[in-house]
Amino acid sequence: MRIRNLFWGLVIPTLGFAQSYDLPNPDNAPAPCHPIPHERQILWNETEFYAFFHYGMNTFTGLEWGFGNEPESKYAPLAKPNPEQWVKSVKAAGMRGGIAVVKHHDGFCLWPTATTEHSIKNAGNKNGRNANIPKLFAKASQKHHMKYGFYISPWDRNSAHYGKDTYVTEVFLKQCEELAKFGSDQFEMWFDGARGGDGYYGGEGGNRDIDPEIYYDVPNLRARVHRIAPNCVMWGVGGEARWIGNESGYAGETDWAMTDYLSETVVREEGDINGWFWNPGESDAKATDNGWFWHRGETMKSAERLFQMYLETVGRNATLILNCPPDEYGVLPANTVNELKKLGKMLHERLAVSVYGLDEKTEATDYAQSAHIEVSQTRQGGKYEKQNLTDGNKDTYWGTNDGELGANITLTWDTPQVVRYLVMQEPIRLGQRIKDFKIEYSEDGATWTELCPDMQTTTVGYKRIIPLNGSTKDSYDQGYKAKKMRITILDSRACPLLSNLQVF
Ligand code: FUL
Repeated sequence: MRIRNLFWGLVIPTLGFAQSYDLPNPDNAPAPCHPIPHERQILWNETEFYAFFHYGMNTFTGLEWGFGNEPESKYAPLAKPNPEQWVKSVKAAGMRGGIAVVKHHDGFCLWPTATTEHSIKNAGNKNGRNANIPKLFAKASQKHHMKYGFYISPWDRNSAHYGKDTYVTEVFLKQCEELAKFGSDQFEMWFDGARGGDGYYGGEGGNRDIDPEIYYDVPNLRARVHRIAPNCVMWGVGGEARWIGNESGYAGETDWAMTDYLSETVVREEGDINGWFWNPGESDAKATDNGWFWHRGETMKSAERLFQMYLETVGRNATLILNCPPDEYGVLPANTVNELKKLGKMLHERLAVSVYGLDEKTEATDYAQSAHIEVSQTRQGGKYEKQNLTDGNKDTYWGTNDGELGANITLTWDTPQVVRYLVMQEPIRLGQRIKDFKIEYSEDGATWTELCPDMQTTTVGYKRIIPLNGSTKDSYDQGYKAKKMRITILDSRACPLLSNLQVF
């Protein structure tokens, strides 16, 4: 008897265990292809295009990297700084948010922090003393439905504590917490990689350097900021999004959102197909021609050049943070505002980016909406139909069955359309999957020509925008007259899925 009990005692739990593998999956939902992003990284990715505002002590000294010994009185804006004007101007360019630099390497804080006297508390005039920049910037962003966040330089050339343990606990973490309190809805905190060299260091001077991977107590930093601002991605030192590896506004044509490790050795522009860590790229670039800070006589890049940057960053599975420096009056100068407006118009008229103030009449036509679409296969389960490609809903997607790593999608128009751009998106909640594809078109509906054969049509990720003539520089040309277009997915890490397909 006892032996029989022992037998069932062993068999019954084993059966239960075996059953737990057989999880019900009535919708035949595809398994995620790891690694996958955290929800806050998805929200961050959806911001796509946002501004960088380098403004502070350097705006008044003409420097790019202040030494840390600048007298507070040097910070004396010629009018009360107006972050609402910054926010409105970049919204007109089709941006969805911005990051304000509120402490650069010189250590001067643009809010009345409790951690140091080196702040606007002691600014040279009332305009400076009365404008708490992070507070005004957060308020203006919320008012205009723009995302926002702050750049806080970990390297502090003013602080006597820098390089010692007390800096992290008494200065840096506290400053991050003070900033997090300016709004729980922040989308990113920017922690620069610059970290050492000479400086004022409270009058002690000398050279100081640290190892960022251990010095900043990153797990603690992340936990403390996320407690206050749960959707705030910690860029750079924080390890939740990576630097794209250049400051010229381009990502690799192949761009994986994964890397192997946080350190300097990562393949920055391209990511790593075998990376075990979700670490998507962000590209920081200047809209102006000189430094990150505004300098007298500052000139702007043309809207056409900025459009190219957009294609090479947002269009390559990265985000674009475009620097627009406010001047001594604390506003974006007129030449910046005008060029940004032109850029917004281009994005709207070429790629149907919704831009505040521009109406639907001038928006680019998405020809995928009027195409007859055929797909080589549709995943079983009733939820992955081709309609999901064009329904405007990022949470629905088309896909193939497990084990099927290739597919093709053919679009046919009753009358040929002139096309210039193809936009594709993967539902990245399930990982980045597609690794090779090609695009063809046919004018007569019978003979096919491959488009942009010299471009790496490899990764898609959160978003890929392909200029069909293969040139990001002169993408808006006479276009191709297409009766048909065919996208062939040649290879994928797991069954390919697409949540969005647009043709302009
Ligand atoms: C760099 C900094 O050293 C520059 O001054 C600037 O802030 C840029 C965005 O990042 O590493």
